[in-house]
Amino acid sequence: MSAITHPLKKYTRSHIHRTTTCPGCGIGIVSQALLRAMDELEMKMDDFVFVSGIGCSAWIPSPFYDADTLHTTHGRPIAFATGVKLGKPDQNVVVVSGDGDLSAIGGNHLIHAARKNIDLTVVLVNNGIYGMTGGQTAPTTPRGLQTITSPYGTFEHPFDIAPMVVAAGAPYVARWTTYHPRQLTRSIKFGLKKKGFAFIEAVSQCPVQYGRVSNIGKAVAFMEYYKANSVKIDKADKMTAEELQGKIIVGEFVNIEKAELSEQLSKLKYEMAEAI
Ligand SMILES: Cc1ncc(C[n+]2csc(CCOP(=O)(O)OP(=O)(O)O)c2C)c(N)n1
Ligand code: SF4
Ligand SMILES: [Mg+2]
Repeated sequence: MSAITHPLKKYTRSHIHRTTTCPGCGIGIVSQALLRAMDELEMKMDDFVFVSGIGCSAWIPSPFYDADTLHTTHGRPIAFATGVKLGKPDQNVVVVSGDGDLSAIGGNHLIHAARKNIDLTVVLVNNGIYGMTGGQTAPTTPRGLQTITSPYGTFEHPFDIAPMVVAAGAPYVARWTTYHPRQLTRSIKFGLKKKGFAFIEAVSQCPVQYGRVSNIGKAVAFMEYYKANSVKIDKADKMTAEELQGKIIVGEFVNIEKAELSEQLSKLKYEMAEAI
């Protein structure tokens, strides 16, 4: 009897057999959505550069994906990815990292890359906490949650990341949860095909650190929670702020066309070389 091989296994490095993720973590669902999106688009790993920062979510591409991967410093993957895209404009450059990495220490890189509209696909895994470092409060942690750095409950108001990236100027922004793997895959496909800054927020469970301090429960309970509390953006538009309290608005927030940075710079470089 022949062994069954996972259809996405061909995209991972064959000599790496272990993952760093805890059982029940949402990271596996996000990773599959990304690989499935590439698979459905029949894109080749050789045409990709994956860039990540530091955190559990940053382990998604590196060292597992059989492509060029750049595992950078905390908060800086978008800065590295910008350099890669400008140096190699024909490559698909994808950033995968956590809410802390991309919206706390790396927050400025995120909004300015959206403003500049550089052709990157960014998948932000939002588990509402700093998972890898033990469960500290992040800019996404719900107000009132007691974590190891907010033992009296955090008094801070969280970022609503997807609308923030829309406001910064990104032409493609979507948000789904790990309860929505097919929709997440579809949005990542849109993002990969988009010429411009494409941002996909994946709300994802950290049953270990977030699970420890919230009363949601274990991994399956997170799925039920996401199912019960997600509201599609068109429906949310008709609801009041009170009705939306505690809800996760999901769907496509924006999908427009606008001039992209790396293309314009490549054109300028070509024209200047021609003129010499
Ligand atoms: C300059 C710097 N500051 C702080 C850290 C410690 N650190 C590493 S990962 C991380 C937070 C990760 O949180 P997130 O990006 O949400 O990833 P998760 O583990 O939740 O997926 C922190 C604070 C670091 N490595 N470098
Ligand atoms: S600590 Fe949380 S985010 Fe990190 S691998 Fe474990 S469950 Fe996932
Ligand atoms: Mg996190």
